[in-house]
Amino acid sequence: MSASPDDAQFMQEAIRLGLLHLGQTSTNPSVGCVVVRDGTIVGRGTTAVGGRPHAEPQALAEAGELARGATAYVTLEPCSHHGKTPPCADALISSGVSRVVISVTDPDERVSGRGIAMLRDAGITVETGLMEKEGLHSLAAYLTRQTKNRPYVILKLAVSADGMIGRKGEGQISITGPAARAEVQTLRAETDAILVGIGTAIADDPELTVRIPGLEGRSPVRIVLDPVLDLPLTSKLVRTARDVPVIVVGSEESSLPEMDEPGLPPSVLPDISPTRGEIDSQRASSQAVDVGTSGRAQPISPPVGEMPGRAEGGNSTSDADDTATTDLEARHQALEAAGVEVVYCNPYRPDVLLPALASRGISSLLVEGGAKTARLFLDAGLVDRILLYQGPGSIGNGGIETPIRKTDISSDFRHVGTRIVGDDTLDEYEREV
Ligand code: AOF
Ligand code: ZN
Repeated sequence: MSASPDDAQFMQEAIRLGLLHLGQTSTNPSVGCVVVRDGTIVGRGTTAVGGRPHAEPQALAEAGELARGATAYVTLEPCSHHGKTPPCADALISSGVSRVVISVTDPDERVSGRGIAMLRDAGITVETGLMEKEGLHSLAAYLTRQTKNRPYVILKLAVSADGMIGRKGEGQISITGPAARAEVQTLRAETDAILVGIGTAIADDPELTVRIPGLEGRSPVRIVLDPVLDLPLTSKLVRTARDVPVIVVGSEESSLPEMDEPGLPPSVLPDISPTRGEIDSQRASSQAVDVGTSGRAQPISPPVGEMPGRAEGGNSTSDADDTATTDLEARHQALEAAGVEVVYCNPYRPDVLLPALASRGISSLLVEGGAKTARLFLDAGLVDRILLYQGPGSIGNGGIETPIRKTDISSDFRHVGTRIVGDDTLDEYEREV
């Protein structure tokens, strides 16, 4: 299509509006829409928090009668289905707009081209693909979940000048400054879930919440890969589990023997949104979790990405003695009593875990540490975006080496650019959505 500079400017505004509710629309995309009459924006809309109403009816409502003969710019093809709200294509038609400009077509099989066809059938001029690259970027989480059945995965690493991400035995140390940390907090607020390995959870005792004033309510669900349920009850994660959900992913091989009874529901993880009550009631019926697409639990792949922590000893599954079982059972119960959701899945298989998270409504996942967990997702080819922050200081002796350097990032990733953030630099890499 031949877009005018004005078209691009209005679509840019629609994209900006769409980004406002990233991470807050559940499985729905956060779409942006502007209605323009005689070169002036007369209506603006963003998919509402929670996913409804959609963007278009809100922008049209603001425009009112001014929508007649106007142009609507929308980041995603308007929907054509009768879902929980009537089709946005119908709302556009009855508003009297004469032209609709769309950035990205909708892969949702209920829509997929039908929204555009409805508009054209009603005599509206429709143009698609305007600022598509930016549009795809703004809808990356939704599109990845829709087309790949998994969340969009962002790997964030903070690396020292000498290529380290921490110092052994020292817990959290500052590698980047306040500006970079604030950026990461904002990113958390835009993301559905955040994940760390048990090694990081124990060594750093992170909270993984959003602490920016005004955004405190937007903390993502916190997920810990924790094969044998080592997460300390005294950890910040556990202590705050009643305020912001925590999911501990134990290894299915460490699940309790009586949980392997046949004839129970096929899975626990798959479900929309992590509602602890729901999971709890299922756990009460005692079962092992199977989140594999094949319908069978996956075996643990031995050395690949082995997590630090108690798992290193590897004794609880190999001995399988009564003491270990009782111990596990006690830890499971104690975590649940503290408000943590415990699920069983293969924590070493992101290809199994991610679809399970997607099926419970998680569209974006931020992987924040540590080195082994990062490697696990990179090796599985399941990272979509890498944010490599580099601080000016060196760690020196006892450093934990970064799992990835600028020089060894796979050529599947495009280097988006380098930015200065306070005293640090950020290199951003991205795969095609
Ligand atoms: C739009 N504008 O702002 C959004 C759209 O569950 P429902 O009924 O809300 O439908 C969800 C689907 O609607 C979602 O998969 C996507 O196809 C579309 N989302 N469409 O026209 C919007 N958020
Ligand atoms: Zn709609």
